[in-house]
Amino acid sequence: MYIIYSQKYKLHNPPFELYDGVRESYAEKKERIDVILSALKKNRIGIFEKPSNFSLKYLNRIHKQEYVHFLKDRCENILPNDFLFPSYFLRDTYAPLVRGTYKAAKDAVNVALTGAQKLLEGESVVYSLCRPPGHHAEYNAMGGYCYFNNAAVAADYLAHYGKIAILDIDFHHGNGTQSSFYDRDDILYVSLHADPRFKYPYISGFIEEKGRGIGFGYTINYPLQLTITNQQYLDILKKALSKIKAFNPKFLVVSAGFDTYKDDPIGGFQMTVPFYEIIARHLISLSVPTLIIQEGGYSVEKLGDIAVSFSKGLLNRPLNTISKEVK
Ligand code: Q9C
Ligand code: ZN
Repeated sequence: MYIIYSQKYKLHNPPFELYDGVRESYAEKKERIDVILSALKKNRIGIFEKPSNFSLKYLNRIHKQEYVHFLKDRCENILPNDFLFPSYFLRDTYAPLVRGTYKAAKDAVNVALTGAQKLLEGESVVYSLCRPPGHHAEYNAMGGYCYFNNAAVAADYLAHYGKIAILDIDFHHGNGTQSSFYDRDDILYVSLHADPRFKYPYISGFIEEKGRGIGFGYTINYPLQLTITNQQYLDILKKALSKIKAFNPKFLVVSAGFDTYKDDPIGGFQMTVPFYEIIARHLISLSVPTLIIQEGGYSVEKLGDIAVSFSKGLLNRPLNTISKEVK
């Protein structure tokens, strides 16, 4: 399995986020990727590769050109160690800009596109270790630690070759990805996430959101109770996968957030480290070429173990009845 990553993730290092006006430590820190990389390497999982540089035209299919220019321009004008919460294009207080943000975010898109290209070359599963994450980024808005929508750009790129399913298993609803494809019937968006009545992004991810026009029926949301057990989660994941199977996609893009982990400082269902291997085996059981895009996950202490467990599942042969293994 190829694992794609760029060293440029380190350039994005905001000093804090604002929660109700109070400065809190930035949860989406660079150490997240440091620990995932070292754990995967230590366990000899994956063939590591740098991203290629892709034309901005792919990014501009998902994001407004003015927004992309704005980000580039603003970042270039921020002094080292300074930060900016811009007045435009910012939908909440969880996406400050620093000098390196544009470069890191642009290269995260390259990481996603390089993974997509590997699928076109015949790989069956590729792990794009994107940072910053992307699924909250909309056509003309950053938010929730996201600037450019890595998964959406990759899915749109792959959609030239056939139908695409996106499965979003981050703890939070991928409002950006949903809105990118809300009117399309060639890209199915399916998301399992914490009930937005109680958790970020609060205003999207409800069952009633099903798509629009020809896109109606091609957005499927599963808002989940915060107390959901692993067995219940697995039952819903199976439903989601059967919807995807019925859609018969050429490629699957997975927005993989590890903030579903039980002790995640921001999210957290009841998931344990071994449970991620089980989730991954279920994904692979579809037998559709699959691109994994890293989204959230903030337990720096356990992220390495989670990524290893998940990757082991991706590399395992598919199993059909493994629900008994769930603790
Ligand atoms: N005091 C992703 O997982 N709310 N974004 C945080 C912390 C924002 C999550 C509140 C959560 C955004 C990609
Ligand atoms: Zn998340």
